[in-house]
Amino acid sequence: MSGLENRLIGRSVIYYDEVDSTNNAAKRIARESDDGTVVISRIQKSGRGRLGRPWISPDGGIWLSIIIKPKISLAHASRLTILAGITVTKIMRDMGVDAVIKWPNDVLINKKKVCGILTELNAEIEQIEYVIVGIGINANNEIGDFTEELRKNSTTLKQETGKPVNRVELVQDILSEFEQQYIRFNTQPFSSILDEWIELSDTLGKHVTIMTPTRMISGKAIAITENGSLIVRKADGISEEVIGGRCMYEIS
Ligand code: BT5
Repeated sequence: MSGLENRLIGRSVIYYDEVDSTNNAAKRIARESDDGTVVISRIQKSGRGRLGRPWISPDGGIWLSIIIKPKISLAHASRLTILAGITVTKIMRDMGVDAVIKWPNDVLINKKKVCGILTELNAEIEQIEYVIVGIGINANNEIGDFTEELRKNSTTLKQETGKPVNRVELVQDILSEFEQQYIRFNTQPFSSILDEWIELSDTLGKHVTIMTPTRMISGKAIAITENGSLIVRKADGISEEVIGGRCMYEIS
């Protein structure tokens, strides 16, 4: 990508006008691709969230996936979602908007979702072959044709800043910041990255309800672990570790 001086992330960029999902496209080429290859598409026809949920991806947004081949254990893969959340939130704050990370994989502005992250991986017996970090950002796209419920809970950078954003610059900034975060990830204790996550997130201290495919847990979010799990203290005083799920803040 011209103007990008990264040594790793985005040295190779594959651009589509339309694709099913940049995560799918990245998966199709991951094995033979260089570490740090980025796949971007103007439109995604079948953008995906977690657990097969649809991710609406019209023209004007930023839909990209980063292929990385980290030397980390399977248990630490969700740390890359944390890196991506920090990256996007920092860049948005640099643009002057009050972005916050909502555990586990959202970035919100004024309580509305502006970005979602989908991290997927391929591994064989504890050994990670590659990780795909998918980042979707509502930038200049319209959300007028989203369902009413989705419209209520979503926002775009254009809406929040009052003007269209320069998407090429924004993508470059995100890839550069992600590279910095990734270098830090490889050279510093993860606790320093978690400290930054805690600073940028508004989840800790909140009363949350988390739905997982098998259960629902409510309580106060009191900590995040080194693997990105949330520790929730329930009303009975017992704390539970939750790996992932749909997290809602209670209206209380
Ligand atoms: C996510 O899942 O938030 C992860 C989204 C990741 C999207 C990127 S785009 C590039 C790459 N390629 C892909 O195919 N995916 C990644 P989850 O937490 O499960 O949230 C999904 C939910 O967000 C949906 O069920 C909707 O309620 C809502 N949603 C869908 N599209 C949205 C949008 N454009 N903006 C805000 N919310 C949306």
